[in-house]
Amino acid sequence: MGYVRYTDLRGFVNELGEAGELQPVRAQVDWNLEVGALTRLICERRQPAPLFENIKDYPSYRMAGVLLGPGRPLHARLAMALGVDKETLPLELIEIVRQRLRAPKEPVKVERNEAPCKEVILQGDDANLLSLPCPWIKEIDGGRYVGTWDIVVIKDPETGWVNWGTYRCMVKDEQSFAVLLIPAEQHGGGILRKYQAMGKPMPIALVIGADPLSHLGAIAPLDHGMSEVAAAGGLRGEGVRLVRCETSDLEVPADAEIVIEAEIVPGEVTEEGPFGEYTGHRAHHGLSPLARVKCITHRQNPIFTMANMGKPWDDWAVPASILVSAVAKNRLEDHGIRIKACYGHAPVTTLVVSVNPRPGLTKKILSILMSGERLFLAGTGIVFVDEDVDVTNLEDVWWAITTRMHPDRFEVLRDLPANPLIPYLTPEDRQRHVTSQWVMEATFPADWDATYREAHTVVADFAHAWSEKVQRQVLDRWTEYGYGEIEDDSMTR
Ligand SMILES: Cc1cc2nc3c(=O)[nH]c(=O)nc-3n(C[C@H](O)[C@H](O)[C@H](O)COP(=O)(O)O)c2cc1C
Ligand SMILES: [Mn+2]
Repeated sequence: MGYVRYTDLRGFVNELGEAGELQPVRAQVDWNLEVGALTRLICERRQPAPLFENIKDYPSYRMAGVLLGPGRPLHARLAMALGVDKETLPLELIEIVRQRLRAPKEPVKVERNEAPCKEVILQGDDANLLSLPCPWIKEIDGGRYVGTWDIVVIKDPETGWVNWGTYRCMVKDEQSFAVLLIPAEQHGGGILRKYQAMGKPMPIALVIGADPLSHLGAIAPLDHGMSEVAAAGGLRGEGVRLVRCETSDLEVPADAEIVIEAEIVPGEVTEEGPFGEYTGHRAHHGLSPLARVKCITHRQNPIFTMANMGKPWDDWAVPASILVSAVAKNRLEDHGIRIKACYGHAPVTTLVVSVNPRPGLTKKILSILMSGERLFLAGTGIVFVDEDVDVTNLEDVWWAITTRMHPDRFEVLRDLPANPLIPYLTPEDRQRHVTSQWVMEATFPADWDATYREAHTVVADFAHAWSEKVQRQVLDRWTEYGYGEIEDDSMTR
């Protein structure tokens, strides 16, 4: 069977509760700013995910916040979502995700009467977004958001390829919302363009509160044409149960809490944002496509889910640090390149890659990661370090940058697609949709000979500056010297 015991969000929430990773909040909270401020503080203090049981104006709803956000250790709740020990280290999680993504599982279709997400079906005027406790998250945001921890389901009108992506969706009024479809690399924007060229409305389903691995599938940076649905099945070890929408032929996770069926009419755009984003800054994009709601279905007493993006860590950085790293390492492996490790630190997509340098290797890695339609570096840049550097440890990485990177080995790559959410873009960058990225080669050059290395590069730490004999002697006598257990003080855990 699958890797996890839960089948849906509720089952996962129960498991979090049993493990002390969930805080039921019985005090009344306001969807207007209070839930947002509290969940951000919870992220910053790395506290258990909250389950709000008493939301002002919304007595029949519950809300789960920052479910896969930062915990203690950082990836504790993500590890639990994957069905593994919550202490599992990030590099091990990357290996687990890598293997599971290599074994996708097709979804299983079910009928409406087997689908909890159809317990309540609201159409016409009853399909009202304001009947859901959509939070106004940050005071610096432009409005209420219905979609933050969501799955946006759309279908390519030519090939029938179904795409899942997590995109932010802002409430415009009772029956319309704006979707942030970033044009550059994300799949949603590309598919919408096809509908618009055909002059056809695009059906869209906004899924809220699916099981956590379906959400991970939607966040995973898969290539064009690959199925996030099957990837989610791979992550679960069991195909996701899908049911057909009421008003389109899109299919959605049958066990989800809430499904909003809508349509994007060609040419209809609306002001979206601004929104406090994963870069730790507010991001304003401007005009976005407008989706018109046709139907809302949900479970009885549904649990609304929300993310809280912000200065690291957040619900993007925690899962993406594992997913982006896993997909990048798999892609390199597909091209015959084995790296020791790679890791995307918050706010992510800036990868640290550890390699055993040989001439031409980093150029090859760059061309693989930056080829195709998806840039892994769509953010800031990439750091190469030697294999002795722990890519998950920023102190280690900074040590390598400041001692092993000759300033001449800092390179700037120009005219790459710009992610409009990145704060440092110049007004010209934003207009041209292009920007630059950096490459740091924080490794000693492969062509230095042994004598030169011996003279200038031997590491002065416990593991390298003494023979094994002396190390063993000191380790064996550690407690005899009067010292106790050592606490883990790593920044990334
Ligand atoms: C909470 C959250 C919110 C996100 N919001 C957006 C968004 O508004 N627009 C976007 O393009 N990507 C957003 N992302 C990132 C995408 O989900 C991610 O890049 C995914 O791979 C996109 O799917 P796609 O490759 O099929 O387009 C968000 C991710 C998370 C976790
Ligand atoms: Mn995709």
